[in-house]
Amino acid sequence: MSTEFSTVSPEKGPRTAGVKLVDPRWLMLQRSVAIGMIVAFAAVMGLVAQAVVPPLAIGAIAFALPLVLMRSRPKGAAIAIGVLSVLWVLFTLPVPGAVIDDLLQPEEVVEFMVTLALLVLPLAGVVGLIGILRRSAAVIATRTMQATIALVVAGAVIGVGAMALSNDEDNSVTATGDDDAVVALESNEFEPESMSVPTGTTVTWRWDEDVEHNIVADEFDSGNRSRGTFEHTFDNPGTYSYECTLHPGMTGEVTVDAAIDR
Ligand SMILES: [Cu+2]
Repeated sequence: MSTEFSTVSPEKGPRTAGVKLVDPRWLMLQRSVAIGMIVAFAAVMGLVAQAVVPPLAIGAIAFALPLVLMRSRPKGAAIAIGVLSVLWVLFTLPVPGAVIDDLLQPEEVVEFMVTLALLVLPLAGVVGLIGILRRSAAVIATRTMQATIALVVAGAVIGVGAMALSNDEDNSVTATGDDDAVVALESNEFEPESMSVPTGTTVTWRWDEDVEHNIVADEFDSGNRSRGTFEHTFDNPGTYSYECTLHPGMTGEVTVDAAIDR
């Protein structure tokens, strides 16, 4: 064994057969970014859309490929994860509205966490790409990783806290006219979940996201759809429960109360 192998600079890593290896801390950063992105894509499809969303499925596969190659071609795989991160940042830049919208609603904890992760992780991947290409000190990789974890943990604390606070609120709303009697379908929930209205009110359900839902009750059935509105006029006092049969637990209630003034 030549001395060359034992006097390795920690910044540049060992040299084997002329191939300059990347510091394992940069590889660890990129591997974490890829795993995090796959988990986030899976969470969007499994928990939010509850369907396979082709661009996200392709994204997950794209990040999985370099992970598989990490053992045989660590540097190439780490660079590929960085390039995918750049592409993801460019892909999401044109839709800041949706990103900001999700970030401003931490009580919708799943969307909030996923949006935060899909923002922070690719930025870490971009830092990783630049660091590897510029052969920057690997301590930057460690710092980037710590900052990423800190942001995600802080996000989880904020999200769970906001969710706990919002659950304490009474989710029942009283509408005094057709204009107020609007129920949004978002995040696999009816918002508001329960509404009191005067007799003769026409309640409007509005699809806010391109996610398929239906509104089914004994008295009405909207059928499956992913956009637009559905209306039903409640002519008789009583309590009317309804549900989306596509999403277990997605339920709502309209109470028609003759005592409410229009
Ligand atoms: Cu639904």
